Amino acid sequence: MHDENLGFNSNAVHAGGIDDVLGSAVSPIYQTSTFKFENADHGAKCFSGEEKGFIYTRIGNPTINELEQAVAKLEGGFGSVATSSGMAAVNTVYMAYLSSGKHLLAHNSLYGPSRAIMESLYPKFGVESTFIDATDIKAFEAAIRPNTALIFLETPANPTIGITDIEAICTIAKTRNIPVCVDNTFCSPYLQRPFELGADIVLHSMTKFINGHADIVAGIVVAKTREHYDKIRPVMVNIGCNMDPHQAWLTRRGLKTLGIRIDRAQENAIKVAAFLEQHPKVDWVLYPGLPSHPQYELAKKQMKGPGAMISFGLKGGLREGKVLMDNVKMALLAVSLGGIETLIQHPASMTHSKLSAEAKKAAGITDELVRLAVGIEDVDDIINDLRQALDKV
Ligand code: LCS
Repeated sequence: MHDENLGFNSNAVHAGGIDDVLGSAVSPIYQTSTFKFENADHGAKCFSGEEKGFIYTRIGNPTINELEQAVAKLEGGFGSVATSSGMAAVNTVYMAYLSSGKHLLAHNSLYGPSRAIMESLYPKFGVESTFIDATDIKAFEAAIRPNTALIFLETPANPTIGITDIEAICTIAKTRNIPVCVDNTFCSPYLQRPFELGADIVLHSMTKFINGHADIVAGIVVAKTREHYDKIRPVMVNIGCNMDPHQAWLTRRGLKTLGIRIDRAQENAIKVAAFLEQHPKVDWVLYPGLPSHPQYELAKKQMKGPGAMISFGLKGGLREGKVLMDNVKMALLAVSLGGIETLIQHPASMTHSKLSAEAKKAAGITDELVRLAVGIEDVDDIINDLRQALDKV
């Protein structure tokens, strides 16, 4: 079932469904590496594109296609390309748009490896990059070079919860014909739709909110137009960073409850952020739903809600943060985010540890920053857990 008039949650449940001949309510998993042809001519026509047909799972598979169609529908894009992980999605975009002599422009704070590989791996292939504060739109514009071939944004950013004005940057990029990719992992299409703000490519670590159950690693790149789709798809196919059908089936299942999971986690996060902000041992809290967030108004403009990610610092600093992390009982001391369970971690020594001290400083990833991914548990239990751990600080 595929209906233009359905709402977000209806599409999350139904979009991209396979018409299974046996009428099963849930699509089967096509756990196969290859597909047989009717005859030699049919095989040749599948390869030439004259006939539609599945060939080989790295190139395409009905279970993976169902997920790709559903996410493209929810983002409002032409099509999407599922990948083995979020980092595979990031690399697929980098490789599709960058080559020797080209330049990537991004803002300072990104998921650690998305920046670290640009500084450690891609220079080997002659790719240049600049990471700069994107809250100053004029300075960002001035950093565009004649060879800038891709602008890469992540908003809210991991782990600083910095917000970038997608529409303002896309307007600048359009005048120079530079494609803009937005890593929409922290929001999912439920809270933010970058194509409506002018972006050309959207990507996700589906390990996070889209799957939402902390049981797989997965990624996806969504293209706004056929032109972008045709640039991206062959890169994934030829690198071979495809999804596995079982991974796709689990992700499609998780996607069905995306809206209600985010509603609940966000409702919890709003209360947790308010609790932290008034706590005497907490120095500062960064959460887009708090008026104290420096980009509170922008967040309200481009996001449907503030989401479930909070960063904060304790008075004193890292030593105090460690006591907190070592004493939570229900929350897991673990990296990742966007799952049903509350997770707490320390970016400077964990997710962003591969960044240079200089890059961390520029991005605002201070030693005292603790990141909280709020889950869907009972909010009183989350707050009580944090309260008893804060009492030990
Ligand atoms: N983009 C963002 C914004 C992310 O947060 C992550 C992972 C990725 C891309 C990469 O996705 P993956 O390959 O892991 O599916 N973020 C993580 C984090 O904050 N903790 O652990 C992983």
